[in-house]
Amino acid sequence: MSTISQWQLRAAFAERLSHMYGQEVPAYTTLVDVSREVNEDVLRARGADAQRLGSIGRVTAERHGAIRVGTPRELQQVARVFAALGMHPVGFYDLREAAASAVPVVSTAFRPVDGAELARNPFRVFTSMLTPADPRFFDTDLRTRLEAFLAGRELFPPELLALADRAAAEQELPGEQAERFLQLAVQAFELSPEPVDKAWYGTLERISAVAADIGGVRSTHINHLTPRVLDIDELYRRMTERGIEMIDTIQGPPAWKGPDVLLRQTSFRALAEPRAMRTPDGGVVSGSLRVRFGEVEARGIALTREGRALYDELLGLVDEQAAQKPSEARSDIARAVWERHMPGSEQELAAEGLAYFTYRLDPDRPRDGSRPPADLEGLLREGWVHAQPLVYEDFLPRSAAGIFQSNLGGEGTRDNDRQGTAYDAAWLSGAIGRDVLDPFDLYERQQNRSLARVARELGLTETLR
Ligand code: OOG
Ligand code: NI
Repeated sequence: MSTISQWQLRAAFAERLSHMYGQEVPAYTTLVDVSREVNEDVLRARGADAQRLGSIGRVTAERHGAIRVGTPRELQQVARVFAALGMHPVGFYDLREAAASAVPVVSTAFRPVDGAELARNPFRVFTSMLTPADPRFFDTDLRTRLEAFLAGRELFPPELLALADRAAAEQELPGEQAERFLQLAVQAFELSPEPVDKAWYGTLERISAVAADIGGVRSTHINHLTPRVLDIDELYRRMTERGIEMIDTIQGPPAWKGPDVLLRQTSFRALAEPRAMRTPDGGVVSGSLRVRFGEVEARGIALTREGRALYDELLGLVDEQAAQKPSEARSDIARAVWERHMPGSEQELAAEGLAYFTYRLDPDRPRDGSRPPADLEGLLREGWVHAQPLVYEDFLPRSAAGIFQSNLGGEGTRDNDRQGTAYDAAWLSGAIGRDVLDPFDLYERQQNRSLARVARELGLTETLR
């Protein structure tokens, strides 16, 4: 067998995980089928324009997964598995405040960072880590028991981690090792048949369903997998027609006539899955848990820090108006707010520095010997260069909290009178032992590299910005 490169490992892992999850959660397969149908229809209707934010090959294979771990040690280990696949931690998300229910986790997303790698396969995993040290959720006694429980489990076998380290160091694996690595990696995220300790799970569940899902069992599992769709409103309609109960909203930006930006997501509700339960007397009974679901997303243009600040401001405005007019649909309020405040075209987003683009020489640029203008606006206006939007590769904390929350059984408890433990990207970098990268820096670097290339190709001495 020949050697398998990191991106091939990543693509194979995503595909096998998808296959495994489809067997465990059949409604996910329906979601993937309907997404494919919608994508084919959009491609037919819009032609090449449908591929402005990624080739149809990329979009069809595109998935994100979500997993949840309990400790910095487990997070370090999973980071080694993802490093083997060319996936690096990007972004810091604090969901403890973002959700109304108790979601005691901080998160990052592991993903490829390089443009070419993203184009090959953009598989990403939203990865959350439990925060037992946060006194708003856990008292000292429960924290001690929880940490002891987590310290005593092993999520990733040493053989998997050794193969992962080799793949990361050599940027490939020989065929046989690649096969073994993929088997072990997929296995690590399967739902374990081991009986769940009913009393312990229940104790944690009263605090937070997420805490129980993470710390109530001796293994981890993929929590959901998310295909990408080119028209999420249409997908929502078709899933509902098929009788699959969706959560009641599409999170993120509203459906509107302007450009698609950032990320829109929706999901079907977690389904009850049969799970063996161990009772306090040592017997095993059959029970069920409702933790795993399917989600779907539509991706738009990446916004700059300024663009993102505008997005967050509009979110606040929509909240305010929705509170004042409870009888009006939130989606209608949001659309009206966006039409008033959000630039309605890619050109305006670019001109106002609100979104990221890459720039290329236009093949139809003037060839009459005239000199190109030395500024980007002029180059665009006079047809020398052409702007291509950068797709948003990350997540939104408020939407993530909404996705967590819409799938939790109980509200759980959070004592808001206590001071929460502070975490940030630097803390998380220390915990993982790798830099948590800033998503804005990554987009900006990609944009700047393209501008430098254009300037070089046109023989301009000024820096374009
Ligand atoms: C993660 C929820 C966040 C998303 O797409 O925003 C997420 C989880 O449920 O563990 O996946
Ligand atoms: Ni998700």
